[in-house]
Amino acid sequence: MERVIPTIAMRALLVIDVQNDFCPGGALPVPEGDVVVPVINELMAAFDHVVLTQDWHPEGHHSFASSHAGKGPYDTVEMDYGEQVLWPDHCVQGTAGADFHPDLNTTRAELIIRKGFRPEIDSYSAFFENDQETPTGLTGYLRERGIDTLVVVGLATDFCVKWSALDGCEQGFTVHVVEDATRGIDTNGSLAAAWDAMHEAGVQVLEAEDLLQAA
Ligand code: VGL
Ligand code: ZN
Repeated sequence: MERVIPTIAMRALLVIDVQNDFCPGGALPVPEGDVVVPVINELMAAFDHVVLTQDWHPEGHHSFASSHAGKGPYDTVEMDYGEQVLWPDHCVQGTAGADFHPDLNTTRAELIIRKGFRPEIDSYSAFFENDQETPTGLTGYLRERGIDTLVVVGLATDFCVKWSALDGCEQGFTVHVVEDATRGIDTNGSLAAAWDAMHEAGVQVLEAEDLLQAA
């Protein structure tokens, strides 16, 4: 398929969860999670608009395995809103693990969306919590600002990047994911399934180079 590079004015770089806990040494490390940092920093120069998300859980969050007796990380449970993977405690509000990676350039960020702060419900997507109903407000923000195209990068490909990209498509945005600016967790085949779902939804896959050359 031919690659279409979005024009600069109406597009935003959506940087998902580049936080210490998702990097090597963190509580829920994504393999090679930190290698996306320099790539994302470089990409920022090719954008007029940069939006960051930050996974931001209270202590004892229901997505933590430690909140469910007899369960361990990566087990699953049924929540009111469907199946939920259980995680090690991560990105607890106000902790160093919830901070952005120290090398991530955050100065260009026009908005930081925090998500996952309701104790009973997880939130992978930058748009909706996992009930697929409770909005974060991002759609309204982007629409009001005339942004129609999103370039999604960050962590993790198979959870927060995937759901942000899928919801972005469903909300009517043109969505690209930059393959070399994202890394996945990959539990139970989740990474391959995520790429399939994104392709299916019409997400366009780019390499960082495509955007840097076009800038
Ligand atoms: C994420 C699992 C739990 C992510 C967040 O950022 O992809 N994954 N919380
Ligand atoms: Zn989380």
